[in-house]
Amino acid sequence: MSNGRPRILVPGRMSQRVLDRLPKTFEPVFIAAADPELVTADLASSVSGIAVQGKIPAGFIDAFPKLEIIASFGVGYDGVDAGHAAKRGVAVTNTPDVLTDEVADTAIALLLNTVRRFPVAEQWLRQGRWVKDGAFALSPLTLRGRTVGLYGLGRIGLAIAKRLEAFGVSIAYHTRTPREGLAYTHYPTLKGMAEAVDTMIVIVPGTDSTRKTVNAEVLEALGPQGVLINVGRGTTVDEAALTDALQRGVIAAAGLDVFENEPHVPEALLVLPNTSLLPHVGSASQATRNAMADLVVDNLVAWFETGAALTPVPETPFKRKTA
Ligand code: A2R
Repeated sequence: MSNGRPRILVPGRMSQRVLDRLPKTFEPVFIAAADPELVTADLASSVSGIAVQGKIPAGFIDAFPKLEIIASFGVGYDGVDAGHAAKRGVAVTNTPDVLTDEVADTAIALLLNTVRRFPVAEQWLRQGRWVKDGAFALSPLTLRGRTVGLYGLGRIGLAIAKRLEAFGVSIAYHTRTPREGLAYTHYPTLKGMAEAVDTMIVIVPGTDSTRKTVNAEVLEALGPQGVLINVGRGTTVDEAALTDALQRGVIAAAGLDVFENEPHVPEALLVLPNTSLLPHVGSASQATRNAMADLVVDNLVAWFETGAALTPVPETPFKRKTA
């Protein structure tokens, strides 16, 4: 703390709303990236909180002996080494719930875009081809009669499932633990679900346990009418295996909002006609991003004023140690 106001470090880019709100309660300080080499002795000895929209590796956490809390922007916090933070007694917070409906809306839009090729149809109109060349080609795929398997049925997965009910499709899911009181069929293995459905929506966190789990074998099981939608994390899908499956017709189409190495999207995926691609916009409306920004700052305020964060991640459930 300096002059009673906790010093909050912002490494790299951050939502303008967070930047506008921080000075009302804190003394914000800035560096270009979460790189220990950029940490001066003054920063190292004074920073007690971090607000971040990106990565915080273990080595960066260790650069701040007085660090108490890392407030991460977004529900997925795979960029923050929360396991290491827990060992160091540093709380980590994320922004769950406030983006659930927005991401679920995006998942449905991406599913329809992928199956019915609406973005391609719109380009047909805009490029004057409707006049010049006639009606746009019929979409080979339809949502009618599909069975959708959700890989992940947490806050967002469930919001997607509720929306899907209105579309009259069959719904199944794969998680490690079945959820009580739901009529959807639970599959204990991802491959088992892939065999049973023709459409898979990925909405699990990017962790070691999900890394590259949507692999060649799972795509093969999804089959030639298969549609894969990913609104979780790019790391969950083996992108090379997916590209190969799309090229060879092992599955029919894919809709992706997330990628292995963002913002870089492999050329091979860009040129495929059976992909619908979005630049990670799942939660990206002004209203929802404002709500996420507010939750980042509200977590910091709650921590320093009441001693407990509002939305700590499961790895760091602890309260503030008062000196
Ligand atoms: O496995 P469970 O029972 O913990 O269910 C969770 C599931 N999940 C997995 N399912 C199968 N295999 C795994 N290795 C695995 N790891 C996690 O993902 C649960 O149903 C779901 C996560 O739900 P929530 O924690 O409520 O997250 P939320 O808010 O739905 O967001 C999901 C992800 C974020 O982490 C971002 O990466 C992305 O969506 O925006």
